[in-house]
Amino acid sequence: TVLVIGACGQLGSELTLELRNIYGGANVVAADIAAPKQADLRDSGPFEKIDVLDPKAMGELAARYKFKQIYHLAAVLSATGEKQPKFAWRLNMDGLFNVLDLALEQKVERVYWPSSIAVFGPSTPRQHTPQQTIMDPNTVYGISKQAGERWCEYYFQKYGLDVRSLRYPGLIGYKALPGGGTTDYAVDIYHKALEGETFECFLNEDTYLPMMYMADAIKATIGLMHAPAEQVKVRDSYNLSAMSFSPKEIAASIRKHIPDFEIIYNPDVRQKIASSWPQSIDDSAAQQDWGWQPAYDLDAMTEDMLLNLRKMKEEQTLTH
Ligand code: VAH
Repeated sequence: TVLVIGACGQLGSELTLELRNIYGGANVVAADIAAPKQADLRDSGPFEKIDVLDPKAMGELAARYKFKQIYHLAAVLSATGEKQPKFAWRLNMDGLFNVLDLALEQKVERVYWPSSIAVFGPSTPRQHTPQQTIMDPNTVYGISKQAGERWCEYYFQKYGLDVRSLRYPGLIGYKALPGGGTTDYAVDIYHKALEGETFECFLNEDTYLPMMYMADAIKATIGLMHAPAEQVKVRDSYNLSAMSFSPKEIAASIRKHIPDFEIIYNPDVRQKIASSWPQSIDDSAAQQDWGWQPAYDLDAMTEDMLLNLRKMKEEQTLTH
């Protein structure tokens, strides 16, 4: 059985559906602090309410199902974390410790834990950021991801736990809304464009950030988790990349489909976070070690996003 913790989140909901396609719905347990609202997630397999800060409840759950793999995705993201730094640190770190210790106790075969380009900071080289480089994150989220990477490598080297990790760029998908990150604008922009509304962007027009379509993020996660252990040479977390773009460029991509789409720029506190992150990432280690290759560029993503969001909105109007 596979356990996905944080299964109702932006990444978790799509990853759970894909894992259920691979392993069968009944074999993938979705777990989160609250029940799923999404119908396809709710109706495609078992759900368990869990608080990652409750190791006793986690132990009882693991004793019932005997998990072979655990995907631990629950975390407080960058923007939300700055509003509640101490809770963000506690959830991100103690949650990870509870999962790593549970995996050791229950002899779980493989553990997945997401890191982020947020582990890089203002002193990190911002173009083609290397796999090994200066890391001075200045958000609680980034600090917790940097510390989490060190602990994952420690559990691998000291206890032999097969834990694997990817430094995701900003992720963009149509199935679930993002959960309080600095890259969330790149999802909201598509919804506003379809509603014919002017989009108010919380970043400057030339803020370049590494980004990835959700389909590619899912492909990378499954690709890493299915690779033979000896190919997984990076045991803190792999750099991962697909494209980089600015709000100006994603707006131009949308205008190829919705010519009168308008955007205005009103940078807020999230601009400072975005400006501390890399503009592009060198993911050659992932390409060499386990054959990583993205499929979607900006225009391919825009086309797929608008197509699927239109379909979802039509279905919603039909069902109401
Ligand atoms: C965030 N979406 O903004 C996440 C991600 C690289 C960004 O870590 O916090």
